[in-house]
Formats: sequence, structure tokens, C-alpha cells
Amino acid sequence: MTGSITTRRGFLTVAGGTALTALPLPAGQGPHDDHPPGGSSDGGQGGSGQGGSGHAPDAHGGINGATFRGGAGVDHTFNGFDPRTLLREFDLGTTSTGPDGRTVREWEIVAEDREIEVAPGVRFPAWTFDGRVPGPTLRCTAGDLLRVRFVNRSEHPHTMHFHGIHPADMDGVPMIGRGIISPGEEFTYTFDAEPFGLHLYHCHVGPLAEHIARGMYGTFIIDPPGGRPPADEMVMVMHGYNTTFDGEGNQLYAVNGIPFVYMNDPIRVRRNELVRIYLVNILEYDPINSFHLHANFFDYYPTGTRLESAEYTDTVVLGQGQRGICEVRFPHLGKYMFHAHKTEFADLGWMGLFEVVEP
Ligand SMILES: [Cu+2]
Repeated sequence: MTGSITTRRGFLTVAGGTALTALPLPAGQGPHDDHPPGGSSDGGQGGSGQGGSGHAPDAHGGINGATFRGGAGVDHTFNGFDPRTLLREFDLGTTSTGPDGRTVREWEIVAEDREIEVAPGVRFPAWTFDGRVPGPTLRCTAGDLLRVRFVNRSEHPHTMHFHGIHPADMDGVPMIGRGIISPGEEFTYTFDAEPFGLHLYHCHVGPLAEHIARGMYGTFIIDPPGGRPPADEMVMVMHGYNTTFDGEGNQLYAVNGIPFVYMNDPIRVRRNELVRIYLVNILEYDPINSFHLHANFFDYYPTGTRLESAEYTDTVVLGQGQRGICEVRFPHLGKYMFHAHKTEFADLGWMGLFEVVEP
């Protein structure tokens, strides 16, 4: 719908022009508010501020839009997480050996409501796993016995639903097994790690779209026995923020929580070293997402469930819940862009840079 698209594109200019008056949006904001947040003032250059019409051509936001201009970023300390470190963080849990000699791997994950700064001056009332968006990257090896103690300190009911193979009562959906975990309650999901591959977890309480859009998702890696070849490994979770809560697309797009963060601070990789990207799409309210790498090609392993590359490409397209492993080496020094090959998403935050340096 033209109106919502205009509103989306005008958002960053409007938000940037009004700074903190642009928000925050109260958690209970109605789902049918058609106005961009903060649309009540002069709105900065190009933005009419009301109704999303009449934007000048330079009102598209993006890395050079008002909000992010000059490399402006968010307060990672306020947020309590930083996409630049989150990129290479893998949570292996705590391990012990079971009576049958198997590795038992345990985590405690806490659901909590937290306001986070998702663009300079733009705060979003997130629902989180462990206070961050995305949640921690949980990593194990095929055959491990997993115990995930889930504690709900949010004001809303949630679950943890893992992708993988497990019994019905460990599936983390309403009305099956323990079902919904109410505020103040907890539950331990116990299941075997299978199959090896790149998976994800997310809340599965309705309205499901809102629980996901609020930030309740994370990456779940099951390594194959013996692991994969050594590499510089990183996780990229692709998602968005529907800051108007109208359920029509998103006003911001990102990997790993904050739009444009890897544009302002490129991901440094070493020339000719194998880079492995665990790429997950959990974007809500838009039917597809994509990943495109400039000036290079990568091997692609859909869902990571086979050890042979299925494709050699520079672009992959993913629906919600789809994920795959990208393996690439950079033969040349310099900066190389990566972004959604859906240019509107790229303009609204889903783009970044690799910076290739000498080993
Ligand atoms: Cu939830």
C-alpha cells in the first residue's frame, strides 16, 4: 500500500529531525497508528511529519539520512548489547558428562522486557531473550543432551520454540506439553541435539507475529560430529523493527539488532582466510529477505544440514525461518559491501561492510 511505504521511507528523516520527541513509543501503542513516530513537529528536512505524504526525494533516510548522518549510532551501553561483539559470540552453555557418557549441555535463558535504542534517538519496547536482540547464539554438538532452563521475567507469556527434532512436549508451543510459560514461571526444555545444522529458536505465543517482531528470537547451531573446518565464524540474524506497530512492513531493518552498525564500523576479516557466516532470517511482516555480497562469491549450505556446498553464488533469498551457512574467502584488500538485495531494506538499515586486511 502506497501510504505505508511512504510512511516507512519517511520515517528515518522524521525521527532524526525530532530527536527524542520521535519516541519512545509506549508498549501499549495501538496497532493501527498510521503515523510515523514523532510526526507532530517540523520533522527535519524533507519530512512532512504528518500522514507520510509530500516527502522530498531526499527523505529516504538510509546511512546518509537525517537519523544516521555522520556516522551517528546508538548507545550500546544503554542497550546492554553490542552487535560488534555479538557477531562472533557463541554461547556453549555449561557442560557435564551424563551417566551414559554423553555430553549434557545446559543454559539458563531469561525473558525480559527491555527498551532498546534501535536508531539514534529511537527507542523500541522490545521483548527479549537475555535482554538482547537477537537472543544469545546457542551452540552445541550433534548428540548432546540439551537442557534449557527458561525463566520468564517478562510481563507477557512466552515460550522457547526450537527448530530441530524433538518430542512434542518439548516443542515450546501453546497447549502442548507445558505450553505457555506465564510471567514469573519457568520451564526446562530437555531434548537431544539433532540434526546438525544451523537452526533458530523463537517464542511461539500468539499473536505470534508480535512476539517475534518484538525481538524474541536467536540462533541455534548444532555442529556436526568433528566440527567444520577452522574459520573466522560469525552470526548474522536478519530482522526488522515495526516501530509504528501497524503490522505493515518495518521502519527499520538490521542484522544483529542495530541498523547500519557494520556500515559505521566495518567487520574486519583477513585476506584469504575462510569466513563462515551463519545467516538466519527471522524478519516479520515482510515475506522475504535476502543477502548479497559485493565483489565476491560464497559457497552456500542451506540449513547447514549437509557438508557439501549446494550453491556458489553472491546472493541468497530467504523466507522467514530459513537460514544457511555462507563460506567465503576475500582475495583482495579493501571494503566490500553486503546488504539485502531488496534495496528498500538496505536503505532502512540492512547493509554493512567487510574490511579485508592483511593477515
Ligand atoms: Cu513471546
